[in-house]
Amino acid sequence: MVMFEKLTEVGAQFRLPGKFYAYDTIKNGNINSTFKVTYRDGETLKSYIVQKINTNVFHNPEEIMENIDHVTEHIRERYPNEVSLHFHHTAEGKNYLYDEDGSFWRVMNYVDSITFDTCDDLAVISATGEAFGHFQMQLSDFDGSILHETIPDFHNTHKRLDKLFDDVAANKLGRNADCEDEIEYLSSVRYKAGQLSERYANGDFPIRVTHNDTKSNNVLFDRITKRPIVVIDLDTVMPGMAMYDFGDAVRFICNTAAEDEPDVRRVYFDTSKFRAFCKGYLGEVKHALTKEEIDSLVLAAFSITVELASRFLDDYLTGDTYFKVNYPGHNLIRTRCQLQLAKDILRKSDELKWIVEESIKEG
Ligand code: GN1
Ligand code: MG
Repeated sequence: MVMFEKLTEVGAQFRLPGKFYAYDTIKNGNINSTFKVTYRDGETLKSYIVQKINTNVFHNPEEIMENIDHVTEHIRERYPNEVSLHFHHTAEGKNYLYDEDGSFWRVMNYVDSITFDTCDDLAVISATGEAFGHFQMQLSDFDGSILHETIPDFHNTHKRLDKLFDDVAANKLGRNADCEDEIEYLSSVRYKAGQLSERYANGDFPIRVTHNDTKSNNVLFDRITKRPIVVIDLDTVMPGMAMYDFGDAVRFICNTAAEDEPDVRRVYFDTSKFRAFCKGYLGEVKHALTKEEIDSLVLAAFSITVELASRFLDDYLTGDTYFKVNYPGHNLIRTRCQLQLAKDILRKSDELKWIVEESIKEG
C-alpha cells in the first residue's frame, strides 16, 4: 500500500476530521517513522503528527503509551499553562492502533514550531538546557515506580559494553576486521565508561525519572522568539540517572558536526556551547541535584558518548538491524564520529568540570 493510502486509513481510524490534504515525512529519528499529515476541514487546514512505532525496538508499545499518558498527565496537572502533547483516540477509546499488518500507529497534535539538529546560536543552546532542566524539574515529584521499563537497561553502559564485547568475540559477520582500532579504544575505556552505571546499580545516585533521549531536536521551539515550547519524544521516559540526560544532551548539541559526520576531523566538543548549555540546564536544576550528581556530569557526557558508539558499533557488527541506516557502513561512520567526540570530551575534562563549577556559582 502506498504511504498516502496507509496514512489516510490510519487517520480515519483516529477519526481525524476533514479530508486528507497532504503529508510530509519527518526525517529526524533513527527508530520510528514520523509523518506530518494535514487535513482540510472546510476552509481550514489542520496538521497532526502520525507515527509508526518500531516494534523491533519497542517490544511492548502499549506500555510506552501508558507511560506517556502518566507523564503528560502529571505535567498537565502541575503546569496547566504550558503546551503539552495530546494523543488522539480511536473509536475503541485507545490512543494507538494496530493495523492489519501488525504495525503500531499513534497520532498526536502538531505544534507549529522549529527544531534544531546542529545549532551555533548560543542563546538557543542555553534555552535547550533550560528546556531539559525544566523537564527534569517537572518530573522531580513523579512516582517513577508506576512506569514500565520499556527498554530494560537502556542506559546501562556497563551492560551495553559487555554485549558489544560478546558480539566482538562472536564476530558473526566477520566485520571485526573493519573496526580494529575502534574495538581497541572501546576496550581501553570500558571500565571508565561503565563506572557510573555500575555505581547507579549499587545505589550511589538517586533514581530520577529521566527522558533518556535528550537530543536538541527533541525540543520544539517557537519560530519567532526561539524560546522552547515543549520537550517531545517521551518514548524512553523511564527511571534513570539525571546526569545521563545532561550527558546525552551535550553529546549531541556540543558536537561541532552532525552525529554521523563522516569526516572526523570536523568533530569536536565545543566548550562555548557547553558553557551555554550548562547555564540553561543548571539554572533550572542545580538545587535539585546532589553533589555526587553534579560531580559526575562530565563523566556522564563521556560515558554516554562511549555507550552510543558501542551501540552503533554493535549494530554494525550484528547486521544493522536496530538503527535505520542510509548507506552500508553508516553505523561504523556513526561509531567513529562518537568516538572522536568521546576522546575530545576526555581531553577537555578538566576545563569542562571547571565550566560546570563556574555555572553553578554564577546562576
Ligand atoms: C535513537 O530515533 P531517535 O533519534 O529518537 C535511540 C537513542 C539514540 C539516538 C541516536 C529508542 O533515538 O537512544 O541516542 O537514536 N533511541 C532508541 O541518534 O534506541
Ligand atoms: Mg527517541
